Amino acid sequence: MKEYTSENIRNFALIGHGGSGKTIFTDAVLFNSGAVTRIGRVEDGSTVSDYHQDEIDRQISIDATLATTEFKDLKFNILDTPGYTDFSGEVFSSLRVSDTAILFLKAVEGVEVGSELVWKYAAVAQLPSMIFINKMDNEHADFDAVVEQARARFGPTVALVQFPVKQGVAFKEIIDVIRMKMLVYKGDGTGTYEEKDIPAEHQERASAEHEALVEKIAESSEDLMNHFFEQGTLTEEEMSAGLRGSLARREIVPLFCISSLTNVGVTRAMEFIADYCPNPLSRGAAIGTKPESTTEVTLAPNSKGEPVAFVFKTLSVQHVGELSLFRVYSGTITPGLDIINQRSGKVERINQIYQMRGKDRKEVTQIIAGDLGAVVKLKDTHTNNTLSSKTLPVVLPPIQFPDPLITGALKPKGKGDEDKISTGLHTLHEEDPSFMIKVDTETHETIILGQGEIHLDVMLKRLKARFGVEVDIKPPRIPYRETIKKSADVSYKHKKQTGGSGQYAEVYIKIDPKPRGEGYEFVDAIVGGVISGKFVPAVDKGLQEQMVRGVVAGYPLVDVKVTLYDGSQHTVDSNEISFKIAAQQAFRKGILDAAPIMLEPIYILEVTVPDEFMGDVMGDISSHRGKIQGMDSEGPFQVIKAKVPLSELYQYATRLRSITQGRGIYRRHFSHYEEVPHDVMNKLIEEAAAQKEEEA
Ligand SMILES: Nc1nc2c(ncn2[C@@H]2O[C@H](COP(=O)(O)OP(=O)(O)O)[C@@H](O)[C@H]2O)c(=O)[nH]1
Ligand SMILES: [Mg+2]
Repeated sequence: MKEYTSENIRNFALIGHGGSGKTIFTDAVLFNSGAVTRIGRVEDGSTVSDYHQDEIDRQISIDATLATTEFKDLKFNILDTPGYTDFSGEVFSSLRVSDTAILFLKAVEGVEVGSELVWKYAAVAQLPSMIFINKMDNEHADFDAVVEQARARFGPTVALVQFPVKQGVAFKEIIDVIRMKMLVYKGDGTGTYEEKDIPAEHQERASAEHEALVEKIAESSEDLMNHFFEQGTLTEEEMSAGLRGSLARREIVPLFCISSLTNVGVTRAMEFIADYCPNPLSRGAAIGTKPESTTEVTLAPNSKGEPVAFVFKTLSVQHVGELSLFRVYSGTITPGLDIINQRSGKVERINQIYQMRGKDRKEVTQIIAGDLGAVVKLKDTHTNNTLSSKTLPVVLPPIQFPDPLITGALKPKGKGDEDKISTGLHTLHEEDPSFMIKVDTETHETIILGQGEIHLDVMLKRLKARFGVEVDIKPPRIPYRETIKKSADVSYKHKKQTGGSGQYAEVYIKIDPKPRGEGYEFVDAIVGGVISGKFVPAVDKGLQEQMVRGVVAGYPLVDVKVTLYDGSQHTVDSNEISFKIAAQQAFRKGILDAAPIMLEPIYILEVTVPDEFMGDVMGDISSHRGKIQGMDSEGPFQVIKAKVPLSELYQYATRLRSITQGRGIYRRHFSHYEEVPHDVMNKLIEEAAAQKEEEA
C-alpha cells in the first residue's frame, strides 16, 4: 500500500438494524476495490468481517470489524458494526473513531427500532451521516415509502441524491441527481456501471430532485444562497463544495439506493465517500485533557506532531495474543516507539503494527494521524486507554458505553476455578467494557452484566474457549426486602442457669412500622435502670444483625422501629451475649406478629415496537404481573411504558425478541419497592425453608 496523507483517509462506520446488509456491503466494497476476489456469503461464513466462529455459527455480526482497502488512491477504513442491540457497545466504539456514519435501511422494512437507536448514537456523536437504502433488489422493495419514513423519522436534512429506475430484480439503473446522469450497472456482480443520459420519462423527477438538492445546499451558506438567487442555480463546483460542507456540518444527510448482494449502486456510493465524506483533517482537532485534570488539550491531526493514539477495541487472536485497535489523533505511530499509557503512567513499547482487514493483518511501517491500525502485545493497555508521548501527556475522553440491560449470576461448574474465572472475566471486561462483573455484597453472588442474553452467552463461550473454565448462569437473586405492616409488643426471657456460668436476659420491646425508606430505628426507653446501660447496646446490635438476616425468608428487613422499654437482669448471669440472644428472639417473634410482608423491586420498562406487535407485548407484560402505564406513538412505533417486578424480567430480551421477531427494543430502570403478592411471598418462604434444609 502506498503512503497516504491524513487527507487521503476515509474512516466510516456502517450502522443499522441487524440484517440490513452492512456485512455484505463491506465485502462488496472490498471486492470493488480489488482487495478480495469475490463477495462472501453470510450463510457460508465466508464474509471478511464475520470471521469469528461465534459469528459464523449465529450468522450475525458480534464484533465490530475494521477492514481497510484502497480506492481511488484513498485509504478506506470501514468499520462494520453489529446490528443486534446485544452488541451496542461495538457501535459506540466504532462511531467514536469514525468520521462518517452510514445508516443502512432495508428497502422493504424501512426504519426499524434498531435503525432509530443507532441513528441516535450517531447524532450524539455529532457524526456526519448518510443513509443507504439497501436490498433494492428485493421484490417488495419500496424506495419512496422508505424515503418518506426516513424523512419523517430523521428530519428534513435527509436529501435524496439518487433514485432507482426500477426496483426488485430489475434494479440495475439509478438516476444520479448530482451528476444528472443515469447510472447503468452491468448487473453481473462486477459492480461496474456506465453513465447514460437520463431517459425522457425520468427527466421531470430528476430535475425536481436536483433542484431540491441544490436549494438545500444553497440554504447551508449565505454565499451560496446569494449565488443561487443571482444565477438561478449553482455551478458544479459550488454544488460539490457546498455538499461537502453541509454533510460535514450534518445539515444534509445524503440518501442512496443500493443492493449490496447484486453489487448495484455500491461503486457510486464508494465514489461519493471518496469525493464528499470528511477526512480526518477536515474533521478537525480532537479535545483531550491532561491526565487527572480538566485542563483541555487540543490535538490537531498532524502527522508530524507528538504521537497520541486511542485504543477503541481489543481483540484476542489465537497464537498471537491481544491486538489493540487504535486511532491516531496526532503524530505517527511506528514500531519501536516507546509511548506512555496515560492510565497507568507506564511505558509501552510499540511492536509490530498492522493494517487490518477482518482477520487478516498486514504489517505496516507507520500509522499516521487520522488513520486506524492495530498493534500486538501491549503489556497493560486496554480499550479506552490513551497512549501518548512523554512530552504530551493527554487523555482522550473514554467511550461512554451503554448501561447494562441484563444481569446473570454465575454458577461455577468446577470447584477451585474461581481464580481462573475471575481473571477471565476481568480480561473480557477490559476488552469489552460493556460487559461488566460485580460481586453482590448482599448475596455474595458474582453477577455479570451486559446488553442482552446473547452478549452474556458469547462472553461465557469465550471464557470457556480462552480460559478453559465453564460456568452456568442462573437468575440473580432478587433483592427482596422484608418489612411489617402492624405494630407488635413482645417480650422474651433468655435463661440458661443450669451448672457452670449461667446466662440471663429479659427484654420487652415494641415494634412499629416506619415509612418506606426510613430504615431501622432503635429507641432506648428503659427507665429506672432495669436493664443496665452497658447491655442496651448489645440489644441494639442483636436487632441490627437480625435486620440484615431477615426473619420471614432470609431477606433484609427494612423500615422498622424498635423500642426497648422494659426487661430484667441477673447480677451474675447477665452478659451482652444473653441480651443479644433475648433481643433477637423477641424480635423474631414480634416481626411474625406484626403482619410481615415482603417487598420486591419494581422496574420501569419501556418497550419500543412496530404497531403490529403492541398487543402481544402488552399481553406478555400483563401476564408477568406488569402494569401498563401508558403508550405513546413515535412515528411507526409504539412506546409502551409499564411497571414490572424485576423477578419477571429475567431473560426479557429473549422473550421480546421472540414476540417481535427481533423488531422490538427495550430499556429498563429501577423505580421503587412494592409489596409482594401473597402467593409469591409464600413461595419465597418455602424456597427459603428448603434452602435452609439443604444447608443444614
Ligand atoms: N436481497 C438482498 N439480500 C441482501 C442484501 N444485502 C445483504 N443481504 C442479505 O441479508 C442478510 C443479512 O446481511 P448482513 O450483511 O449479514 O447484514 P448485517 O446484519 O447488516 O451485517 C444476508 O443473508 C445477506 O445475504 C441485498 O442487497 N439484497
Ligand atoms: Mg453484520
